[in-house]
Amino acid sequence: MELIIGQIKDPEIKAIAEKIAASERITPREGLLLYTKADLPLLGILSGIARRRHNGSYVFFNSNFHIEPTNICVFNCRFCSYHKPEGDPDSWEYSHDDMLGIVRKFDDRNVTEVHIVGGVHPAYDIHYWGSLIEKIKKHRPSLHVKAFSAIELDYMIKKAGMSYTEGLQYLKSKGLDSIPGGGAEIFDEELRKMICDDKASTAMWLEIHETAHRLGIPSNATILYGHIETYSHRIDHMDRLRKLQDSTGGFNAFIPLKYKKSNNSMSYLGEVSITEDLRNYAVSRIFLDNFSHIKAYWPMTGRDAAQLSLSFGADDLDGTIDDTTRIYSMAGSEEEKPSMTTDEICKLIRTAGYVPVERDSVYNFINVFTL
Ligand code: V47
Repeated sequence: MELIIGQIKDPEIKAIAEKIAASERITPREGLLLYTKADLPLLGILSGIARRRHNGSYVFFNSNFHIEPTNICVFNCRFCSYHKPEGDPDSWEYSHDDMLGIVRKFDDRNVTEVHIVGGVHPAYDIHYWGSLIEKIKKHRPSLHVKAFSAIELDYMIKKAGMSYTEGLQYLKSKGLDSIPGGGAEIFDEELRKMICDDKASTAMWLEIHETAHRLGIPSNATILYGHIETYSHRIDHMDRLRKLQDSTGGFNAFIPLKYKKSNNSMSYLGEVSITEDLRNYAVSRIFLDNFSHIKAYWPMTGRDAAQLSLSFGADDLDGTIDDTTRIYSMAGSEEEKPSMTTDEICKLIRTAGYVPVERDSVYNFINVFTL
């Protein structure tokens, strides 16, 4: 490492590299400098140091499937390729029986997690969703239920006239195990107004996750990047997450989500390049020193990019999915019917030079696939 640091010409980047090598936290200003001045090969090396400190050579995945209860949504986020108003011919809405049917399809499979997210349907409050979780748990008690973005939670809890604490406690009592990271988008209030004006605010998103953590419900965090934000906005977003994580320790993973341009009203922006994705994974890994895991969500990135991201700080590939999500194929992902077998995911990890580990939803090891 000393040899590499010795070759860095820029004194500011050199000082940051020294801090990373010494396991010191970098400041927001230093994070910004990494985005703007560090070259990609150096970011690969520096993020590699950080990822090894957290996770050695392990790359994690789980055996999971999704349920997307509805694409009917009261909100109209400009980046969303998925939502439809009620009555639209392309809308769908599953009943509890439909959704239990999806769960039953996996009865003879070794899945450990169901991930439930969808549009914010105007008709249903927290009792409808609590009862769904209860039925799923009754059918398969060991299945981890990771469900509802903070946006869905804010709506269903307020509709029932509850506080966040009451709502989350109620859902926990029905079997909610953790919360996915969606709905964070970009925390800067001005930008958030421009891309998703009418939904839960940054303050609400952070309060819901903080409340969940205090109740012992872990969660993930995301960022939607590659649209109208600047590097400063990305650092501001991660800084708010880093502060919350310092206080609660309740986040499992950070998931950078690249804006995909198909079928939404920001298509004119296009998409950022893969080098930008790698730069973003690397800076996230380095900046978020209190997050154990950085997830490359392969149904969104595609398999090749996800594999490459493992050398830029990512250590988690989400799961096998089994063709149960449409959000990203509708937004233009090359993975039209995302599904990977355990063998395929292990091969992808191994050929990148890492050791595959099947994990549960809170990162306990289930199986280490040593050769
Ligand atoms: O909040 C929507 C994003 C998110 C687009 O916690 C888009 O394990 C890019 O949060 N281009 C929902 N992104 C998905 C999500 C998620 C995914 C995987 C794992 C986890 C987890 C969480 O998808 C939304 C939004 O940021 N999104 N439309 C689009 N066109």
